[in-house]
Amino acid sequence: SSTRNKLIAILEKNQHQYVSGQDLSDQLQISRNAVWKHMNELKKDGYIIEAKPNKGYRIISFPDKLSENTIQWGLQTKWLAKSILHKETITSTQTVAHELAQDGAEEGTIVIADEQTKGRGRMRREWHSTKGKGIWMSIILRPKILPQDAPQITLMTAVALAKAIESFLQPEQKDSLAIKWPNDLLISGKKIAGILTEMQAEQDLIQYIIVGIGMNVNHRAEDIQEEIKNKATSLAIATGENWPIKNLIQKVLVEFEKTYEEYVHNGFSDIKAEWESYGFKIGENIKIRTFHDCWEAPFLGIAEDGALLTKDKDGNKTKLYSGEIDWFTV
Ligand code: BTX
Repeated sequence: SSTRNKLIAILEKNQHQYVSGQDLSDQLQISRNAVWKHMNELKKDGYIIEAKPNKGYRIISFPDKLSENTIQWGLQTKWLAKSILHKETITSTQTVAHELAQDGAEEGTIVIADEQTKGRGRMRREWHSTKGKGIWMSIILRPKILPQDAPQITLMTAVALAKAIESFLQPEQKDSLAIKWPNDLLISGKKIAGILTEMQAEQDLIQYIIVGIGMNVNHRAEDIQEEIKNKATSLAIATGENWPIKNLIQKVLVEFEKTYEEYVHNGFSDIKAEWESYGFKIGENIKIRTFHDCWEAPFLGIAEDGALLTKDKDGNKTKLYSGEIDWFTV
């Protein structure tokens, strides 16, 4: 409820001191008895609240459970995720984010869920979103860029995700992390995250972009669906440890905000260099399959516009915008 959210916000602001029951009752315009009842509800939800006679209340810690409040508690962003819609269960955070964006939601609004029942990848592929095990989140953006540059947002997001994940890895684990063009994050060659960038635009004007981020975090082996076991993993499986999802979300948001600002202000070239530093198989041979052709060529890096740089069958440099790449069978 909104009273409850206000109460949490007041406690959060005053985390280093006590707030008296009378103060809370005045600020929230509810009775002291109602304040007391709200406190009991919060405790049931896993908030740890200290109550001292003659002093008042003080919040000690937030529950592990995700909510608008727990995500915002300690979040170090300037504008990203100042508005959060969190659901335990949702069809797809993308779908709901589109609705919010069409209703005018501001840049930086996020939609996040513990579980998706109709999570989706590119080209109507399915995205498995096991309850409480990963990050299933969409970010609403309104960048002033040209629609044809929107794929750069996907690459920019991949860099932000890589940096966020890397900050939790041990030094010897860092080399196992890679970005596979255009939108997958791999750890030890297996997929841990995917990015889905969708846009609403007319001619030269972007109305909004929704960046969907799916990241497998605390899945154990048995939580990974049988049909993707050979190519997918989670951060917990890869590192042998459970990850603090809420902290990881906050780190993802901070890195995303930084990288996005860098992109909007300075353009793509710095991002491109960072992307290439994580690029999977750069310099190696890959197998390229287009509509009516198939050949082997070196992966040279990415172009200024985000395309994959390689060589055509005659050995001339060329750009690829889509088409299937067989990364593993050369
Ligand atoms: P993609 O099309 O590159 O990848 C989809 C493919 O990845 C699937 O066909 C399947 O083989 C495999 N896959 C499915 N689920 C998983 C998983 N959990 N881990 C690893 N591999 C998997 C990538 O699409 C973009 C995914 C974006 C997902 C986010 S979650 C929040 C937002 N809401 C939503 O509905 N989608 C985005």
